[in-house]
Amino acid sequence: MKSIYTDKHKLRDAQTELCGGELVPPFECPVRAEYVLERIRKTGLGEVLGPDSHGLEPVLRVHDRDYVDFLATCWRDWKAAGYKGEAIATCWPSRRLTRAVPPREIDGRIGYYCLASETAISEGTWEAAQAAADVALTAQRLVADGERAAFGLCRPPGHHAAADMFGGYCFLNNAAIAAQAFLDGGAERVALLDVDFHHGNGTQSVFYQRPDVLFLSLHGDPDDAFPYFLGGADETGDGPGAGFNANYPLPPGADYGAWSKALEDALARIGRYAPDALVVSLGVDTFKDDPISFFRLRSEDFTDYGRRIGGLGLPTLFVMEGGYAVAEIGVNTVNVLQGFENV
Ligand code: FKS
Ligand code: ZN
Repeated sequence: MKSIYTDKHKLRDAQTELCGGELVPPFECPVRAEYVLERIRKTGLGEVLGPDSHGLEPVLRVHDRDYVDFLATCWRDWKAAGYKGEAIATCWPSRRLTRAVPPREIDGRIGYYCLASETAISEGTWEAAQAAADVALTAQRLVADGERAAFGLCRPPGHHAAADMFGGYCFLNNAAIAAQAFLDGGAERVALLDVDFHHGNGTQSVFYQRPDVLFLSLHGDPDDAFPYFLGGADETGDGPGAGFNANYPLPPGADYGAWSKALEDALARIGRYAPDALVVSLGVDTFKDDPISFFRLRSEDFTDYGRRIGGLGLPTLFVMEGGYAVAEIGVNTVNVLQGFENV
């Protein structure tokens, strides 16, 4: 399988993440992508190609114009305000703060567009986020043009980003942008399977009222895990999208037995939906040694579930999301892709 990668991910190099009341070095760091790339090369998974530039048009099919403008100007405005640290939101339109317009001033604007304050915006963040969307779109094009599968080694990740919100290390929703590109290229139905440890709240929200994208997510129960405020099993879609959203929240300590049972149910649903293409939000933070997650998958389990996904026989786009056990991120990610290919 071909992979798409660019060094531009390195432009996302924030120095701070708000964690436990401290500013710590971010879990979502450049070396993650380097280790995945290294493993692709070492295993001979397939060619590694650079992305083409797709511009903002496909991004704006998913994200609001004012949000994109905010991302493009946030760092400049933050510096112009004279702040010394990275851009971190401190105030949100929470319950009963109902004035639903973006304020003028940068602290207000960043809060308006932010869903979680662990994620700092820093120099280069916007450029890296754009490059990640191009990586996903370039891999999507390969699959749309007839490849059985392709891997977009996206960084920063995307599945928490909504039409007008960043957070959870995400800015542009690479998987949602790619799914929309399949539809805009003529696909009638796309399934989007999110196997990252965290619920893909951004992706769910983009497609919640639509029947043309079936969204399915296996994740840590929001009672116990980020993003806390979405991801329940009772969220099944709304309006024309009713019945086209499926969440599988799993409890702390869930092992591959419980996880793969949920996967089998999700795969059966995808089969019945008979999509023209499958997008997989591929996070490997389900690994037993992940520092911020609580599932117990072993490295060989990733191979096994890759094989099961491959069993669907669908044109498939893999998009990189999370995974923070950096020493094993390459093995676990490439195990999924190799498992997929060796059906
Ligand atoms: C650590 C708390 C971390 C935020 C977790 C974000 C997870 C991001 C991800 C993605 F795929 F987007 F990268 N809370 N003190 O793994 O879902
Ligand atoms: Zn995650």
